[in-house]
Amino acid sequence: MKHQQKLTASILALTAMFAGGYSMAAEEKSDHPGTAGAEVRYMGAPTALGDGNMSLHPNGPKITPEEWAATTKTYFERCAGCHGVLRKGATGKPLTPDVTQPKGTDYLKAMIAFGTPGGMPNWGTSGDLTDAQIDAMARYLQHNPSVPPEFGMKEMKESWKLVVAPKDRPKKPQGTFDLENVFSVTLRDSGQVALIDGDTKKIISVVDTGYAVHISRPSSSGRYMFVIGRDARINMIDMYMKVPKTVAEIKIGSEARSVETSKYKGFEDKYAIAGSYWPPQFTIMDGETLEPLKIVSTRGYTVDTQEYHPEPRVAAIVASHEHPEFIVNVKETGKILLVNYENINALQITELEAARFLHDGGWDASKRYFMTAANKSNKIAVVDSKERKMVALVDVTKIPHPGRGANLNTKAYGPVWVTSALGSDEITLIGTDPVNHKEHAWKVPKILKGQGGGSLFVKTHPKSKNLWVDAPLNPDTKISQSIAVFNVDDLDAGYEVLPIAEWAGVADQGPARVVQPEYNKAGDEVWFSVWNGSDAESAIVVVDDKTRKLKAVIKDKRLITPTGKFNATNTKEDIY
Ligand code: DHE
Repeated sequence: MKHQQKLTASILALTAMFAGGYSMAAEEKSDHPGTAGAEVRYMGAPTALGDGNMSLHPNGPKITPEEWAATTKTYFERCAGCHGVLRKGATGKPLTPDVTQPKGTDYLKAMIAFGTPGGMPNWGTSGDLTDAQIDAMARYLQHNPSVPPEFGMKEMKESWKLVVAPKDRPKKPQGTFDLENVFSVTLRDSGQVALIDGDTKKIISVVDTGYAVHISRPSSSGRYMFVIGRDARINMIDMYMKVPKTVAEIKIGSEARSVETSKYKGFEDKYAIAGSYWPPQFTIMDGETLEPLKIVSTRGYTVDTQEYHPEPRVAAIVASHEHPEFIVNVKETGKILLVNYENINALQITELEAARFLHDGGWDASKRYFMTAANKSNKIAVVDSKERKMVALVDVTKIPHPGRGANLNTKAYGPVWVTSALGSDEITLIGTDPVNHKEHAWKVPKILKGQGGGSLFVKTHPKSKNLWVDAPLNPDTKISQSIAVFNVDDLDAGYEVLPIAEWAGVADQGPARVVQPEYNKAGDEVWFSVWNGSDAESAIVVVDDKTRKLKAVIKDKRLITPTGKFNATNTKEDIY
């Protein structure tokens, strides 16, 4: 119930932001310093952090416990993404009492309500926050930050449930579906995943998962599906079961986004790892039971100014194919950790210096180079997982957001990896072959112009000649409800636009954002989520890759707010 309320508040926030103030192209207008409008929308997501302990400052103004609880929630949902849970500043400025008290309540109220020309969003005049909420926020910010509790081994063990022991699980697949072509679909606002048979396009099962569930990653063998919620709950689903269900569950913190499993030869399915936003740490677990084995804090010093950061969140994690290692992005310090799990009682961690603020990323086609966005530095960091070293920091614009990226084999530049961006319409190609196409390696041989900013994901498949680019956070619904597709063999020809939300027939019911293209196992069809409000109808649209024509629309009342979709084979084998 509490979660539901939080979710509703956050959806309202998102909807309000869509409705007000962002009528120009995302890359052109922002009320926030150095922040594209699309990014402000993107960061305003549901949170699983609690209502917060009251930590009054002796010189702070009066605030009631009710105001404290409500304002903490608003702060965590709308402000913490940029200013940090501890208000020490992340991509945004610090908001600790030493900074806020000298400004005083009236000044803070005005700033929050009206914004500033080069400063704060206009939360009041945009209608996002009421006068009472703004008044409470101005007083709240003059007190000490509300610090969520730590979450260590004791708490993890208490939350850990081994629902079905490994010895009691099926020895071979029991289902009638091809488990290599199952899609695990995030049902964000219902806190569930739908497992959909990629062949019949029927829902096999809907599994309860964590709050505002985020991503799925299959184990190396494909047997298990690991799903993580924003509340840091991990569900391990056994795909061998006739109707797949959770066989183990754990919470590894109070706020998280990433989960992965070991893929190196000899270690397949042996370990799982999850990174948390709060507390700032990652946890290595047994790959068959989720028993927590090792917790490592990511608190430490930033890569550039070498200042201590109290809450460096863990962003994307990938499993190396070259060594028994996890590659862990630490957002606020800008460091990439190579965590060698060969002996987890003597963990070896190699710290690579990239750039702030690391977010998402994926492999190049050879699966040797990890390409990852340092989004607010406008750079793509390239890691050589074989030599265990940084290769390059490639400049791109603006706020790159690749998802896992897309690997194209172009005639002119050889193999390239592609990212789109939140704050610009640029789709950037980066050369990834230092042997046969040395002149383009780790350089940008070409930039394509897409429909606009607010893009989150690009996708292709080795068997395809199409590059798909979404823009779900673009304020223009014509753009957010459609997809751009380029011909890889003729990139200069520009893109074709397919009206995906219109094909789904749900565009009149809500925002209907078209998000995250994902291929089936054969690489001959592409699935798109049409992400509507939780009280409206959503859908998944399947497009024939060769003809670019509509192939199927998947609708079901259980498909509530579908966003990410993870095809078992493409995800486990890092095909994109
Ligand atoms: Fe995500 C991946 C964090 C908002 C859909 N998202 C990721 C990853 C991170 C991240 C760190 C990489 C995980 C990995 O590979 O190990 N996402 C965040 C946020 O911090 C942010 C900005 C705000 C928040 O508070 O959560 C955020 N993300 C969103 C959304 O609003 C999206 C669009 C819809 C949703 O479901 O919540 C969304 N994120 C996704 C998806 C992926 C993802 C679909 C995986 C892409 C892939 O192809 O692998």
